[in-house]
Amino acid sequence: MVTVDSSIKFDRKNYSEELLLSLYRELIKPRMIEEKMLVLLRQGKITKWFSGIGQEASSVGAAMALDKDEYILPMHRNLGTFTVRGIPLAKLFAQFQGKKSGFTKGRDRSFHFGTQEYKIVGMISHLGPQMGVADGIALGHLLKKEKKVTLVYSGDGGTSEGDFHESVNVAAVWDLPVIFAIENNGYGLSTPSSEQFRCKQFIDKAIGYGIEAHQIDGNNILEVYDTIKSLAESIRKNPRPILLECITFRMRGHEEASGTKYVDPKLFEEWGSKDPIQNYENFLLEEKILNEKTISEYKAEIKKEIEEGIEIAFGEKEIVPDTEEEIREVYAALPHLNPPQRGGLSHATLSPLGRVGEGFRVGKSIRLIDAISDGLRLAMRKHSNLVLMGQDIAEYGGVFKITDGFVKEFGKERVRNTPLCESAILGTGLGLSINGMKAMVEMQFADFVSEGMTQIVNNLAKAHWRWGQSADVVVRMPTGAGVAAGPFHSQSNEAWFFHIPGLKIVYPAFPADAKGLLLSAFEDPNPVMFFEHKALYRSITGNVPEDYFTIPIGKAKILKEGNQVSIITYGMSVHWALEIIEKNKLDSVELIDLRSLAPLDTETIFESVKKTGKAIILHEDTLTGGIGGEISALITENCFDYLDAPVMREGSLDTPVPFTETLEQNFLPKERFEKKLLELLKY
Ligand SMILES: Cc1ncc(C[n+]2csc(CCOP(=O)(O)OP(=O)(O)O)c2C)c(N)n1
Repeated sequence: MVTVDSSIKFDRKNYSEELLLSLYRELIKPRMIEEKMLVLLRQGKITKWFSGIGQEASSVGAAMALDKDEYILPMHRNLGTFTVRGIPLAKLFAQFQGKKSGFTKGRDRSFHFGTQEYKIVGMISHLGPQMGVADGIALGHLLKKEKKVTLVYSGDGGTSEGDFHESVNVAAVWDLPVIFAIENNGYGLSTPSSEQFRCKQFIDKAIGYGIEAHQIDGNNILEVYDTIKSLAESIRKNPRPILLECITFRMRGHEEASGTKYVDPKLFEEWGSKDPIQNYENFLLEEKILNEKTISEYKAEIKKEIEEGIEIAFGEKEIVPDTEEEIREVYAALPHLNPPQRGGLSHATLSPLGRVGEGFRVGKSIRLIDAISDGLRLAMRKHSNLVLMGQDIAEYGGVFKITDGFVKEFGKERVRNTPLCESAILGTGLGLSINGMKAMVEMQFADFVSEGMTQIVNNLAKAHWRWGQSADVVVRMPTGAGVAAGPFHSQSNEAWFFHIPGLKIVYPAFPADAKGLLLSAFEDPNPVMFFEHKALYRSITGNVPEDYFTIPIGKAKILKEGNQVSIITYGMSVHWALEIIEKNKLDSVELIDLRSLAPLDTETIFESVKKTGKAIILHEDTLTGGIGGEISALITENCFDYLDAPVMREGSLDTPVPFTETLEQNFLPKERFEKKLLELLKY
């Protein structure tokens, strides 16, 4: 453990007495709140507490040093961030107690919330993803030409996560004005720093990223305040990331139930003498800036504020669940539209074009890839706050050339090549959205999204439901097999996301749908996973209106009407079904192209099955746990009385996607589907 000399040195002329006293007052407030919380914990009135006792100076000093309109992204020991920003204690305690008037309406615990009002973006439990979000907020400021700093915290343990590397790296190559404040308290839960990293001192890590680093005594409020104030002034003028190591110590257990047996008692003694409050108080007393009377007055005022806050928060009645509200608030409402819900669709048509059963007679015949490119271009023209990010998407135009020529029209600021940092870039997308921008993230191949799963399923998907923050991010996913690319460039992974509330999933099969749905995705404030089949990019053409138009997300399309059987499918499988229908002259089957998977157009599915009495679902994804299983269950539950045969489904073999053509064709479901469909027709 690094040791620091905690004696307070300062240049009196840099500080007014008022500032010195307000730093003191702000410093004792989180300590007093915590002491009260520990009492309540012992009384069984609260259930869990992560203590920041001993670490208050780094939270308080930073929040005091930054401007009120600069975002701070705190972690689980940064109570001081919230108190300095002036959050009313009743609201803060209501949040801790899971009450309706808390920031998350009882949906998430403790410090896991954000608030635009106080410019605080709280953590998710996964720790590291915070740092990518800070990158996005900072990028937003840069692009809007606002001279502002973003500060994000991590513990020393959290920096072992890949997100630390990715986020610092992105901030470095993009010169983002982010202060990465690392509170090095020597432990990550019970694991000492020596088992987290090998470098001699933490700040050495900055060398590898080519960024500036500073190591400070995190227990010395004046050193924290001074350092952050001057760094912030500097990086507002000359944007760049800074790694700031605040050496400190956690005086209690990781959380109250976990104890401190693993810590050498000598360390408590040593750090006890470096207590940030006691030291600063002694210093102010010696300097005759503070006296016992003022201390008592401050403490009495804060005590009163705490008692009043507790009374209000504890007095608030327990939440009576409103299921409709719980489901509705998973998604941000569409502008001028009612929010759609999973499973039960209520969605107005955004445009008269592309309604169920309606084809496009206008426009020019273009390929799927051109339609996507066209849609992206129109979205960029319409939304001046939209930023495109992806690997090789700038001058190179992306591996599929969808953004070819975009840099010329929109510039490199809005069409950004990214390092290979999927997680940080998805977090950046959320950060941009928090800062009033829109983002598109192109996965070079859908397979690589596994590198960014936490950001998508835990951060983007849950943000609105947790604290009302929309994640205005479109993730483009070049997907699918049939291109002899093997198990890591061919997967269909839409089902990974289908299970996650908060995401929308779109999967067009035709050029016009691709353009209209993509433009809808950019109008939609929710995170949209946009799947594009690589093998359809250049093989499918169709008439596409040249102007701006949208097709509503969540509306299926009946491609062919019939009364004998309903084929329910999407993506590449739509084309297989069409081919099989033509080959076997199956005039009386009904073919539904889902186009969107979430929300799912159950209305169209059920209406069709009630008419035909038979249903078969086809998808390119592997069978087990695929979307077909869910649709089959929905049909059985809702249309049982109308069924004349079991609901059937076909998908790819339950193996990884093979490379060699014969194996790949054997893997894909086309032939098996044809057989099954013909059997079902005879049933
Ligand atoms: C991805 C992930 N892995 C594990 C955990 C469990 N966990 C929560 S906090 C923590 C230790 C974090 O240590 P550090 O970042 O140093 O912060 P400190 O608690 O010391 O302030 C661990 C292991 C988690 N929340 N997220």
